[in-house]
Amino acid sequence: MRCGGRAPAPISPGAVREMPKTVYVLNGPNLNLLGAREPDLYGRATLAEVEKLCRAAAQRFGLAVEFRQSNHEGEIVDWIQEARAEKAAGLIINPAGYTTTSVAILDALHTMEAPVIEVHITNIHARESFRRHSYVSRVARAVICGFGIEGYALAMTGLADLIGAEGRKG
Ligand code: CA2
Repeated sequence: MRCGGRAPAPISPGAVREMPKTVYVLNGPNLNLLGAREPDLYGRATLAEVEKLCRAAAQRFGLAVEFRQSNHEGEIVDWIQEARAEKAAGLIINPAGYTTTSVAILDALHTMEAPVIEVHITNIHARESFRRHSYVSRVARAVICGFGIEGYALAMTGLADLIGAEGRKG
């Protein structure tokens, strides 16, 4: 028997709010310098502006964003493991200088079930030949390069489509 008070109101299906899906956006070494150095190559936008761009793109699809940058390989590996443990809906990564060297990042990405999108601000195929080989591309569902920082927004839109997030593409 219930003691006093009223019975709790039944929860209507429409009243149950789902937690937003989260996309991790990870940035590798030296990308903290965006906007401050080499503007001819990487543009004048700062990493904070890239973050804003990602959040605006994600918002159109009701997605939450974890946006990070690190100059340390192990920290990036930890964040990939975190994304997996937290059941992230997807992961966008600009591995920067680790693109061509990091088996550790490749191995971590291998454990992800959610789609991984690789982004580069510049067209890595039009630059020095050593930039063309990417370990990350082996596990990436898609690779975007050469669109400047807009590539991050394109990656978010493509990812939203892949994971079936509802929203506006335009
Ligand atoms: O084009 C990209 O996004 C790169 O991932 C950028 C990396 C480079 O090693 C890759 O080959 C292509 C370099 C990131 C360095 O970022 C800086 C930003 C401003 C000033 C200096 C470096």
